[in-house]
Amino acid sequence: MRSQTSISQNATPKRSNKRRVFSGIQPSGDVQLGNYLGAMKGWAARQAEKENFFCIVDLHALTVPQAPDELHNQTRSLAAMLLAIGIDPHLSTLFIQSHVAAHAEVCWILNCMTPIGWLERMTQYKDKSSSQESVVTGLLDYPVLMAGDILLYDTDEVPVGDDQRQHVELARDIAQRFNHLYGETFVVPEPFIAEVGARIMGFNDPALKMSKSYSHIRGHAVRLLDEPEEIERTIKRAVTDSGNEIRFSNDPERAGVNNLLVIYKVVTGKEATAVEADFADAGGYGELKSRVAEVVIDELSPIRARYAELMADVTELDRLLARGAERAAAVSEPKAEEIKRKVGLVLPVS
Ligand code: AQP
Repeated sequence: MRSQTSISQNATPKRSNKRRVFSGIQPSGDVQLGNYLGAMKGWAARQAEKENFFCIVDLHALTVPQAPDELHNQTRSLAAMLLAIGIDPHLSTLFIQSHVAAHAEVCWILNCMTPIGWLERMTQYKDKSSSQESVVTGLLDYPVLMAGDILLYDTDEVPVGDDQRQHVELARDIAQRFNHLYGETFVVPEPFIAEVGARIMGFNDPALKMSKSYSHIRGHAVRLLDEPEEIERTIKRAVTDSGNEIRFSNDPERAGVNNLLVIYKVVTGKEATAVEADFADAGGYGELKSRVAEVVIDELSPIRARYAELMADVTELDRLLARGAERAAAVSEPKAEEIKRKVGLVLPVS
């Protein structure tokens, strides 16, 4: 039997009759519980049913200031984390965005046909730019790079958290515009967003999405590498309300308790009624928090252990990423050539 941490990639994949999935994650900080429950856990769970490309989008991470050493370390660490949560290189192609030149090249071509107004109305751009004195061009352009990532692979489905829904919609708009201008070229991708867990909220402020960028703020997030005591402390400190009813709710006043129940539901895989039944005899929010902390700790402990094993052999990790990049390039480079040809660029004679 293959060990769970075995990390070899197969030869170049052929397009199978499975639906093709592409998704990415930025090495922009410590991976937090929202990234895991809203996206990564589902990637791993469904990978056998799909043909998968999972990308560490390091070029996207550059759209906000990053210390070079940290970006470098976080990129490799994120690769180990994706394997540790269960991404299987025999079922999925795992690679680093900047290792496949077609991503940046195609972004430029798509930039030249994307109206700037489409980008200015993106809510993530508005949120991230509002706190900055000087906004870099890359931050505005982030969704075009993402559209290129997705479209290069003739992707059918893009599994993401709710915050990325608008960007996937934009990728669809860009695909349709290109197809209209230059003839059928791109598959128009569908977002795949979980019904529950697609927007995990911060423990310190249940009105704010949990984010890697805020994970340094005390009490905001559980990070996947946090020790059990730290996880327990963070969840026990979670903001709730002055009531005592432990039920799912859309009431913004009860968002803290709802968030804890959502986390419990996604981690345990139970139905909503079973979740509420589990807490029918709970003494109050203190007990809710303890039990949520318990299931989160149980979920993350084996991931932390596998991560440590994988990080002990970075040479093997780098080899795996190199093979992933080769497989990704085998699919995306012919597509990039098709795009260049369609817009009228002269291809070099080989
Ligand atoms: N709070 C969340 N709940 C559910 N899903 C989430 N995702 C992010 N936060 C939550 C999903 O995680 C995947 C990877 O995210 P990303 O690295 O592409 O960037 P992001 O969406 O901007 O996530 P962060 O954590 O907020 O990163 P920073 O702070 O660097 O911007 C995506 O599918 C995302 O939807």
